[in-house]
Amino acid sequence: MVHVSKPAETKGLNLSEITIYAAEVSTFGRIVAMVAIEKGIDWSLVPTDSSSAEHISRHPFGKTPAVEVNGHLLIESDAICRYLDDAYDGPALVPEDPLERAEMTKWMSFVQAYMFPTTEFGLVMPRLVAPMMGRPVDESRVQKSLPTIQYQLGLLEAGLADRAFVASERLTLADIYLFCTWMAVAHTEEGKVMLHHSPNVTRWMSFLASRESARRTAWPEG
Ligand SMILES: N[C@@H](CCC(=O)N[C@@H](CS)C(=O)NCC(=O)O)C(=O)O
Repeated sequence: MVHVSKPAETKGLNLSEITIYAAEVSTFGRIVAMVAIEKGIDWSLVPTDSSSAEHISRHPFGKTPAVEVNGHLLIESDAICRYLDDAYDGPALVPEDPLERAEMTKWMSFVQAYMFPTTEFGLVMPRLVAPMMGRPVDESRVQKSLPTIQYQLGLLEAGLADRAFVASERLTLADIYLFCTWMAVAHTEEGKVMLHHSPNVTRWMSFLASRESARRTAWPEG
């Protein structure tokens, strides 16, 4: 992820740049960085080990990201992203319409409660991260998770039928959450095959991948 130097317009608040504490390759760190770029917020990344004592003093459950903004420490991506959207000018990423907002929140909950845990612990960690750390791939764990991942991808495929974004006519936080989660899956061979058979998701991901916020936060290939 790279540093963006454009200063943000704020809603009358004296907000300086934000500092994101996250690993350099991290789904939720990427979500917050993409939101910052979409809002035109200047940010920098402090590469962070989520299990370190220093980080647990920021987040009691040892999760990244944490964000420092104008002397305040924020944790939990939903709280961080909604705060950035509220506090800063720039294109709104939360819809005005209550039903669209509910739809957006539904997809963000899908990511937090179901999609991220399943894809991260069932596929991304065992297939990509374990070998990087010199550990063997747990093939049975991967094989066991694939039907659930396929089912969850099917929900997104259906949700994107005849529409450009999941919750509204415009980009919302939900698109960014889902994009970062499924882009991690796309780094695995199994994920590439599943996505190849999901034309709506592929079209939507290609559009999002072309945005500056996605290009500047892209993970190294491999
Ligand atoms: N609910 C948290 C989830 C954050 C999360 O799971 N972050 C991952 C990195 S993408 C993490 O900290 N993993 C380390 C761990 O689970 O120990 C949020 O919204 O920020």
